[in-house]
Amino acid sequence: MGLEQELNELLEVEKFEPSAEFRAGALLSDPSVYAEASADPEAWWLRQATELLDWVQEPSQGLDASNPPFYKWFADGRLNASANCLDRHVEAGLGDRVAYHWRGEEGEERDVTYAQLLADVKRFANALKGIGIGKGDVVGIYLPMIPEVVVAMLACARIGAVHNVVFGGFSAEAVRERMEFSEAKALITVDGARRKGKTAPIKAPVDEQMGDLASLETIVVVRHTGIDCPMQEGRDRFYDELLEAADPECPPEPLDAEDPLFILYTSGSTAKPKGILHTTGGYMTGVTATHRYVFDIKPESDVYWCAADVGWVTGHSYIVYGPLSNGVTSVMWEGAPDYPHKGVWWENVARYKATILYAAPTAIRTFIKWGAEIPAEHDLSSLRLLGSVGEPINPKAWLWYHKVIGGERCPIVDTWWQTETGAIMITPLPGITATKPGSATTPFPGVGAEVMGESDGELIENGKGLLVLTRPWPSMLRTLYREEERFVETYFSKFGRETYLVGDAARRDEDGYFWVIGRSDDAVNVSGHLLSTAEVESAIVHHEKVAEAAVIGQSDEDTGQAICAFVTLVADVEPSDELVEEVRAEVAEHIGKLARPKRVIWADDLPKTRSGKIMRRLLRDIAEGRAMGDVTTLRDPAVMEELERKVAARRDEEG
Ligand code: 6R9
Repeated sequence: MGLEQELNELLEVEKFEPSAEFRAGALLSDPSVYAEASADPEAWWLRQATELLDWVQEPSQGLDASNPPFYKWFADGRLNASANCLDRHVEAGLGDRVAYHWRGEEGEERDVTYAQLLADVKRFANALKGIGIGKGDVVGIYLPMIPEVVVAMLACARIGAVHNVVFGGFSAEAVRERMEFSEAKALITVDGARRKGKTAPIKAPVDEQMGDLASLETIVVVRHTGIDCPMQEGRDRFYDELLEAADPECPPEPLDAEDPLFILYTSGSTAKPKGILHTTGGYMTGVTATHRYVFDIKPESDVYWCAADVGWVTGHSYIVYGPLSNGVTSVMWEGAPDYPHKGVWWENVARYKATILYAAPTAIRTFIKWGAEIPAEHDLSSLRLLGSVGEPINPKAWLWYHKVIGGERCPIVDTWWQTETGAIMITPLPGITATKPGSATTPFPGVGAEVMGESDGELIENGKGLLVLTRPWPSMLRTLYREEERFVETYFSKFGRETYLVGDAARRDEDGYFWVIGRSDDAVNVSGHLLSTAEVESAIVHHEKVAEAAVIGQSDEDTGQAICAFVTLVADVEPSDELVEEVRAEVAEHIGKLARPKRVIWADDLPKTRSGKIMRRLLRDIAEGRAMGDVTTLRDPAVMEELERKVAARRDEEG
């Protein structure tokens, strides 16, 4: 029987129960944990906080809900995140355990132990103090997937500085914007970055953007590729020189549970990204508990690999804070999935005998396209658990992952969560939950999720609506950095101050399982990366020949959604292929290559309401080849007919 046929047969299976063997060895196998948590969520979280973390002063209380939606957790507790990630393991005699098996693009390897990581973090924390960084100061981090990124983050955490990591795939201009919004005092970056055998300068473009930023006092440069980079006297320092000169002793600063740990910018429905703020005690509790129980972590024997980038929240929570807090050994891979060859992920699994792999559906779909023969050339028998995150996973991809990568023996945890939630919210527990391909199943113990009617806010037991979280949870965002009103407006205005509006549409089935459908706001999810349509539009209109642009997300086989831009040119400019490339380059410059539109459609005019608002909803309809919704509010219905013809013509061209 061929693979295709086998997968089709598996499509008939409604539920996948955990095997008796997995259940027998699992940390959690008794479903009573759900009842226990929902009977008293606050007490349950408090127990997680005190059982799983080391506190300088244990919290006496769980939740402070006196001023919704400004919730506090464990407010009288004091702790330090870096001490929980490093010192406690080293003190327990586990200093020689590998924290990261790092592997670079060209096959170089570096095993970094917990003791080594701690030594570097202490020194770098002192170096940060030496350049004037103190508690509450914001430090930008713009680094590739190298161990130094972890050192930089934890050194901030050690002294109470607030890190603001920007994904390496974003442009220098996007970095500048995020440094400006957060008034960062220092930026830690790199000489250059490697991607598929090429080296791109990073420090030079950063300099061009950062020149006149008043708040930025220091730029620290990690020498990674060895390429020449400009250094500005008095402002720029090399990382290795700072480390070398620093005092090796640096006790962790005891912080209040509600002291900020980091800011991470994410796309919203306006062009300005949202600075999600996380605090120390609640975030550490959320990521430690979810990482431990969702991935069934056995720190003595597991080798865990989260194949995300540390620049996204998945990297923060499940490459850095969760795994280190649990004291497990991780794999850290610098490169792309197809360099030096398309089997490199599977080579990594076999090389390090990875037991757990956490990846995004977009990667899985790419591997499906490349063919099952490629993973088949490698020994994947060490794997015992698989995870998925970032976007809905279609059942076919789930089953392929289950069969080809997991050898039908590994439970799959499809984990739904967001930058805002800090930690996994809806997910199977691998020793308890029967999974259904394509469903993230049910809320993690202690989490309250519901689906609500869009217009009336009625609870929907079995059907489609808006996903909401109905109870505060420890790792929730506390605010949008310096935008308190926007925080309340975005998340706590539609259904009141005690109901968190997620921004996703979801369905609940007859078993109460959740099926997340996708965004219900103006965000687009490309390969698991959230982008704002408004942000892409504003990048496109930077082009001098562009008059106006409307951007939408279009379903895409490879990337989940792809960006499609409808663009109006200024008078007397003729569309051309060169202009398409210029528009794409404009987006790469302002945001990053990942945001470049896959399709640019030239429009003589855009569909607008009589009050002048662009009706993206109609553009989405024609882009998906659906019947157009209500057009009665359109100023000029002929505009849509014209665009519909163009979209259809493009579809024919692409076959
Ligand atoms: C962790 C992360 C959040 C958005 C979220 C949703 C989508 C994430 C998902 C999923 C379906 C899953 N999403 N996980 N959709 N199933 N398992 O990705 O954070 O970058 O903030 O994106 O991603 O739409 O709202 P973030």
